[in-house]
Amino acid sequence: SHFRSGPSGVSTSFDVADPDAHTQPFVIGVTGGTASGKTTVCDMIIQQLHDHRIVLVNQDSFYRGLTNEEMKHVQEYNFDHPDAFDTEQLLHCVDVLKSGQPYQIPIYDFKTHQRKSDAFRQVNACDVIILEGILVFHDSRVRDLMNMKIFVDTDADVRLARRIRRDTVERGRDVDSVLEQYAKFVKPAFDDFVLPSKKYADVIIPRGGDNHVAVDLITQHIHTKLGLHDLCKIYPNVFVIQSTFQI
Ligand code: UZR
Ligand code: MG
Repeated sequence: SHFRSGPSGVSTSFDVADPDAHTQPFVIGVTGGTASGKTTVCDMIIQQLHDHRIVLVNQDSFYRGLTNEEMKHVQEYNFDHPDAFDTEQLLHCVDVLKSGQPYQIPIYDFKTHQRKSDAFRQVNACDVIILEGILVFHDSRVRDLMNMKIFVDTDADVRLARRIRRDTVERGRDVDSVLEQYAKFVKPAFDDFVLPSKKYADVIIPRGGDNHVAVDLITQHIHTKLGLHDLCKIYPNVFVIQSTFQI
């Protein structure tokens, strides 16, 4: 009875808690239109959470490589449609990482529209997984993996200006082809798929990577969540020590 009346409160809350809670990484989804500052926001979060093991998983890495037939009509190919991504493989990747196993993420080349055949990015077990991409809120199975959903909300003119600069400098395009693709595919897909997914967001960040206050608030929240997970880890030990003491 001594034993029961003593640490029973502790043992009850421990029994109710999910025993696997602390082994599951915290999954953050980050979406928003093209060139909205998603990658910048993720980099800022990663910098601020430097004392945790974080893995960034870009949806871009899961672009399907184009077939020879598709390459012949590459101007007609819609890279902004959900079907352009291998979502099954993305789901498998997160599953593997959540189970504590390493995963080899493909490397996609935006200039050739192909995956590298001889290289991967190996990622290891982690405390936090960030899933970033224009359509990571589109598939409900991917959304359901997320503990926190962030939408980076940046004005369309700012995004287009950035997109032109990035695609001409980094992705080997000329201005005319960027503008043509934007009008034909990028903008319609934003209206049809990206913007409607905003309703699933827990947090909406205006002005993207310029918004340091928002990123501070988000990282504080994640710190708190991970801190609670750590408590779960030590709780059983506290209980054992106390019950031994009581006996
Ligand atoms: P972010 N994209 C390419 O330009 N080329 C490819 O081979 C694959 C993708 C573009 C894609 C989308 N669309 O708008 C953008 N087009 O990459 C998504 N056209 O990347 O989220 O970093 O903007
Ligand atoms: Mg990006």
